[in-house]
Amino acid sequence: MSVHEFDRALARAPSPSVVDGLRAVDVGAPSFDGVVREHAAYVQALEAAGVAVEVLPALSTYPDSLFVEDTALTFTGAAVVLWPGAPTRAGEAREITPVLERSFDRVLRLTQGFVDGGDVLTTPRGIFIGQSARTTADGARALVALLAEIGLLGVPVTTPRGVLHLKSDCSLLDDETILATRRLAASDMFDGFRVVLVPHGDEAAANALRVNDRVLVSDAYPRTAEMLAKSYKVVALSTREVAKIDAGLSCMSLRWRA
Ligand code: CIR
Repeated sequence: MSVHEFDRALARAPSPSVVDGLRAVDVGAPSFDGVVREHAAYVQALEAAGVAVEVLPALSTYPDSLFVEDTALTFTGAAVVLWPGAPTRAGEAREITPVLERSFDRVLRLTQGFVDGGDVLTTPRGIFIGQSARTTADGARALVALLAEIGLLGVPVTTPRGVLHLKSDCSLLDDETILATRRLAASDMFDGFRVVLVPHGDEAAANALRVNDRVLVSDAYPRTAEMLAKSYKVVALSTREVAKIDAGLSCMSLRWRA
C-alpha cells in the first residue's frame, strides 16, 4: 500500500472569519464566497478521487481552521494531535481531538513544543518534519518519539527561511518522486528520491497533492500543470483566494487509509 492511497479525509468548512486568516504579506483579504467555492471544489475533487470526506462545521473563533492539515497527522489506525505554532491557531488542536477519537483506535498527542502539519511530509522513506517559524526543534524531537511509538520514522529537516511550511515548497508525486522548489531541493534532504523542480516563478505550485491516481495542482501555474500532466493525471483547482492567506492544496484536508 502506498502513502498516497487514501479512502478517508477530514475537512472543515470555512467560516466568514476566514477573511481575518493569518498572512505573511497582506495582499488583501480573501473573499468568503470565493473561499467557499474553492473549498467545495477541493472536497469534490477528493471525492472524485475515491475519498469519503467528512466536512466538519465551521469554527468562527478560528479564522484559519479550514486548514485542518496543521492540527494533526493521520495514518491507518492512528492519529497524532499536533500543536500549531501560531498562537491564534493553538485551540484548533483541541477542536480536532474528539473528531479523531471517533475515527482512530490510537490518538497520540504532542505535549512538547510546536508542530504545524504543513511542515510534515509523509514519504515511504520516512516522515520529514521541517523546523520553521511554526515548528520548533523540541516539537520536532517530540514528534519523532511519538511516531516511533506507532512504528514510523520521523526525520527532522529544515524548512527554508521565509517559507511558511515545508510543504509550501514540496509534495510527494509518487513513492520515489518529490516535486520541489529549487531552494528546497538545494538541501540534501531528498537524496535518493527523484526530484522534479517547479519552473522559476511557479514556487507556490510545489504545494500539490497526490491522491490515489491523480495529482491536484493549483490552476494558477499552467506550466507546472502541463509538466506534471506528461507523467500524472492532473486535476487543476483554483487556489486564488486561499493563496491570499498563504494556503494551498494540502492544507485543506487530513487524509488516511482506513
Ligand atoms: C496560516 O498562516 O496558518 C494559514 N493562514 C495558512 C495555513 C496553511 N497551511 C498549510 O499549508 N498546511
